[in-house]
Amino acid sequence: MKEKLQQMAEQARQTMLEAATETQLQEVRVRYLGKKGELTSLMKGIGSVAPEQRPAMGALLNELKEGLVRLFEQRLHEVREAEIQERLATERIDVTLPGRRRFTGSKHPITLVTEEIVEIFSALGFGVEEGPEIERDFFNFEALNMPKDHPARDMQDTFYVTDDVVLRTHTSPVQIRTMQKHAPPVRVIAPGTVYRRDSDLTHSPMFHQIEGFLVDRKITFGDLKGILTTFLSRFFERSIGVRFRPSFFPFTEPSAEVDIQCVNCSGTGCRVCSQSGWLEILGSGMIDPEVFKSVDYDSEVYTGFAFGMGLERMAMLKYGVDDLRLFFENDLRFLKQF
Ligand code: 2U9
Repeated sequence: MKEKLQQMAEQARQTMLEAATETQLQEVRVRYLGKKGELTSLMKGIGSVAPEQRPAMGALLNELKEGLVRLFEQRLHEVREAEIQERLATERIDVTLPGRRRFTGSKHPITLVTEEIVEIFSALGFGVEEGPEIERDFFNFEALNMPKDHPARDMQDTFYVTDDVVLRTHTSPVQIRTMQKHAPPVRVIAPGTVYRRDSDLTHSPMFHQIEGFLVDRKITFGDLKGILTTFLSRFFERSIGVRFRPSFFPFTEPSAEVDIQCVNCSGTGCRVCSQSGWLEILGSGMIDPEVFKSVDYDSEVYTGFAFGMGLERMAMLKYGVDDLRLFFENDLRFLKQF
C-alpha cells in the first residue's frame, strides 16, 4: 500500500515536471490534488485502513500531499516565467516601423472662406462684429427700412419665433446694433449664420453671410466700387473683371448687384455662368437715409455704403464646388479636401 502510494506520488511529480504550460499544470493538479483527485480520494478513505496503521499512513499522505503542493507552486512560477520569456522573445516590437498617422481634422470650407474674407477686410481697416441669431423684428426689418407689411419682407421667407422675434434673415441687424453703439466714422463687417424658409437644390434654410458697411463724411459710390473691386481681386487672387448693375434693396439707395467675370471660363461663356461670361457675387449700395434715421445718424453730414454676400456661393466659386448640399452634409470625404 505504502509503495503504491509512493509510486503514485512519483508519477504525479513526473507529470508536473513535464507540464510545459499553465493549463497542463492545472490539469495535473486537478487529477491528483483536486476534490475528486487520486490523492484526495485516498485521504478520504483513510477510515478503512487498519487502526494501528492509520497514524503512519496519515502522516505519509500529508507529507506526500504537501510535497506535491510545493512542487506545483514552484512549477507554476517556472511555467509562467517561461511563458513571459517566450512572449518577450517572439512578440518583439519593431520600433523602426513608421507610425500610423492620426486623423487631425480640418477646417470647414465655410470657416476657411470666412477667415479669408475677414482677413482681407481687416487689412482694409474694417472691424468685425457679431450679434444674435434670434433677433427682434426691429433690428431685422424695421430699422432697415422694412416696416410691417413692406413687400420686401416676403422676399426673405422669414422663420418667426413670435410675432416680434425672428431667426435673422441676414446679418444686417448686427450693423444696426453697431451703429447704435458707435458714432461715425465706422467700418465693420459682420459674418454669421442666417435663416430663410427656402430649401431646394440651390437654397438651404440655414446659410452664411458676410455683410459690411462703412460710414463717414463724403463717402461716395466710387468708394464702394474701389473697396469691393479690391476685395474681389484679393479673394480670387487675380485682377478680376467686375461690373456693377443697378438693383434694388430697401436699405440701400442707389443699389447695385456686383458681377465678376466667370471664374471658370474667364468670360467666354460656359455652363457655370449660363453662357453669360458673368457671375453675380455681391449685393451693395449706398445706405438709405431712412436707415440712418433709425440709428440717429445725421444723413446731412454722413453717407456710407453697405454690401452683402453669401458665403456658400463664395466657397463654391473659389473651390469649384458644384453642389450646395455638400457644405451641410459633413461627409469627411468632402471635408478632408480642404
Ligand atoms: C445696413 C444697411 C445696409 C447690406 C446689403 C446686400 C446688399 C445683399 C445679399 C447677398 C447675397 C444677401 O446672402 S445674400 O442673399 N445681400 O444683396 N446686403 S446691401 O446692406 C445693409 C446692411 C446693413 C445697416
